[in-house]
Amino acid sequence: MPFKPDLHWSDVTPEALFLNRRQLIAGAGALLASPALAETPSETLEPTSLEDITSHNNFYEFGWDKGDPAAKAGAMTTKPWSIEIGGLVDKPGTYDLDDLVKGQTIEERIYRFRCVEAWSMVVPWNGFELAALLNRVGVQPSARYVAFETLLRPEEMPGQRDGSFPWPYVEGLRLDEAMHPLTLLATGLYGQPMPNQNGAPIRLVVPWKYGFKSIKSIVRITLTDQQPPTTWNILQPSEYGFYANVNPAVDHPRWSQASERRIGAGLFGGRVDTLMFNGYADQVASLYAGQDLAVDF
Ligand SMILES: Nc1nc2c(c(=O)[nH]1)N[C@H]1C(S)=C(S)[C@@H](COP(=O)(O)O)O[C@H]1N2
Ligand SMILES: [Mo]
Repeated sequence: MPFKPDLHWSDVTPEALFLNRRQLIAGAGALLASPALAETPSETLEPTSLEDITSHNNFYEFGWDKGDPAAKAGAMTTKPWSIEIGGLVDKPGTYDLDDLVKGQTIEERIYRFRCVEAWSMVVPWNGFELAALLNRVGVQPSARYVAFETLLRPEEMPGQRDGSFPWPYVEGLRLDEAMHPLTLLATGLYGQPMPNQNGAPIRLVVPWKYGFKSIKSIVRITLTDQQPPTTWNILQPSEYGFYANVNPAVDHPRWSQASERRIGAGLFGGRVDTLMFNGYADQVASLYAGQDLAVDF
């Protein structure tokens, strides 16, 4: 049976959003039954509005203000788009995005999304599992990590025109994290193509990790046997680790990570307690068995 990490957003009617999640499970039947649903019975995942999701962004290639990406990312050309896939894979090459996406079943999934800055949203993503792409190119047995790279194009990305950042933005996952069925390559949200400010045309979504792991506008994916460098870890290693798992018990050195402000959270309002692994502990905690999460932060 295909893995169903959360509600399909198209199945959630506005009225249903006001029911608690157990009622939703009971009403929707086996199709929607999943560990994620069973885990946090009193929380509804009311999607954040499209307006909020597309106007409050971090995409430093377009500036430091939350409004900069919406104002400036329109300049980014996303067609044609290709992804160079290489390293420890059987079929390295430059893959045209349309061809890569055509072979995939695009799913709709609602995920909690939490920035390390303690704001959060609930985003109805469209995409496919990163594992599907990795299986297609053939991961070699010696591969242990996946490295990702964002577009480097200073003529279209004003933030890349100064030397303040080690461009391009880079991120990485351990192979088991990358292969986990919750890990998406997202190509859109709310059923429409990915808005530029959210990382068009394709970005990573790793819902149990802080937002900075979810790298946008990906042009390169490399399988490696070494832990790859990641942008925020390069910039501030004492504040941003490689793992960056959402963890209310491990504070950022300069602020608490115990709660978050849900953007535009109308009825359910304001601050909510942050959940271990952003609410996905049942699915992902086993990946870190035996690791000290305060050390591997
Ligand atoms: N290339 C790139 N990817 C990026 C970022 C960035 O600045 N550049 N910001 C990250 C951070 S800090 C967060 S919180 C999320 C924000 O995603 P959103 O704007 O879609 O909410 O994108 C992540 N991916
Ligand atoms: Mo973030």
